[in-house]
Amino acid sequence: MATVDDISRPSRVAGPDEAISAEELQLAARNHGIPLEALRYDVTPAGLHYLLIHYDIPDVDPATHALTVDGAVGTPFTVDLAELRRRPRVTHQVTLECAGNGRALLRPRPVSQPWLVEAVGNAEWAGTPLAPLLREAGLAPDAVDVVFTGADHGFERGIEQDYRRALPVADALREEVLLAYEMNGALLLPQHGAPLRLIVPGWYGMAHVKWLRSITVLTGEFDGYQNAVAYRLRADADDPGVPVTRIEPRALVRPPGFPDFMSRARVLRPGRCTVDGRAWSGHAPVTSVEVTIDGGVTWAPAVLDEPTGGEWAWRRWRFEWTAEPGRHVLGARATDASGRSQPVEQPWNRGGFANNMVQRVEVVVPAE
Ligand SMILES: Nc1nc2c(c(=O)[nH]1)N[C@H]1C(S)=C(S)[C@@H](COP(=O)(O)O)O[C@H]1N2
Ligand SMILES: [Mo]
Repeated sequence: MATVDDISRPSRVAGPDEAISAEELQLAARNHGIPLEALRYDVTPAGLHYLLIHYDIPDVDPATHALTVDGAVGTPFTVDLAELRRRPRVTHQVTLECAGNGRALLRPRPVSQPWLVEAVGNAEWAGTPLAPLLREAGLAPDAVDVVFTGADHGFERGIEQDYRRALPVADALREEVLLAYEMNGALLLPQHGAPLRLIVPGWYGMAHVKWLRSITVLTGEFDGYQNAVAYRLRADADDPGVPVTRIEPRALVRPPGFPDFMSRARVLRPGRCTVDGRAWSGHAPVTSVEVTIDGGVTWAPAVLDEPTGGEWAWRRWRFEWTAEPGRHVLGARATDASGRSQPVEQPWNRGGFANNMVQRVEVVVPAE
């Protein structure tokens, strides 16, 4: 007899020399990253924004879709999209990053969606603030967690589930948390959660529940899979770990010059050039970016451009460089106002989350 255990994989760390498998490649092909040259745009065009979809994109009809608010509230209710659109509308530019970004660079490699550094995007999300809706429902005084349920369904490590994630009440009530129905001035695309998703500025991607269909208030801590099992920073399989929450600081280099097709190493003409990229943190504003051209041995300050997208959006940085013939390994390191910065050595954990180790961009400058 076939069982789900035959097909639903346990969590696992790859062996020392184990290459990326066809299963990991299958995930990578579905869940694409931002092409790094697209770091040039202040606002990431929708088709270039990264994607992460645990199960299938669900079949949701916007004409009949409704959002239910229930659980520990005085007045449970259901609203349709037309009604949500009549409520106050706000737009926030938000840098979204998958908590698994950087996972495939870890040694040993936790086996899951094998991101390198490209699971990020910065989009303009429009919708209505969540907090007033929760207040109108009348939160119970002893409310603890708010659970957000998507319309997508699947198996994960043997457990059948709807995609469901909770936020502590205080975080759900932050004024910048949105029920978003538009991205970059257009209706949400199917892959980004159409017709409705949650946006939690500053938090890693897993909190931004797509295809949102219900919000349930609990008077105890939510013990569902995505909070209690997945998305925890654990030293090993037996460690209860701590929840993954806000985005750690990171700077990425927009790769200079032009690439070799297969290696994607960069070729750059010698001489003066401007190296630039983006930097962000979900904890506090980025206060400085430093650049290395020797793989993290020496550092020089970059210039941070004025913020263009508000407090939840990435910032552009730039660095004037005279490229000398030879091989170089470029990288950038962001520091935020909370004092958090990026390590050169990997911050390893069992799930491969929040790896904000400094990027390595191989550049060859040929002699003229
Ligand atoms: N319903 C639902 N919401 C979801 C997911 C999902 O699989 N199902 N993936 C989450 C994860 S892990 C990330 S990183 C972000 C990705 O959002 P994007 O695909 O719009 O970039 O969506 C989050 N919201
Ligand atoms: Mo993610």
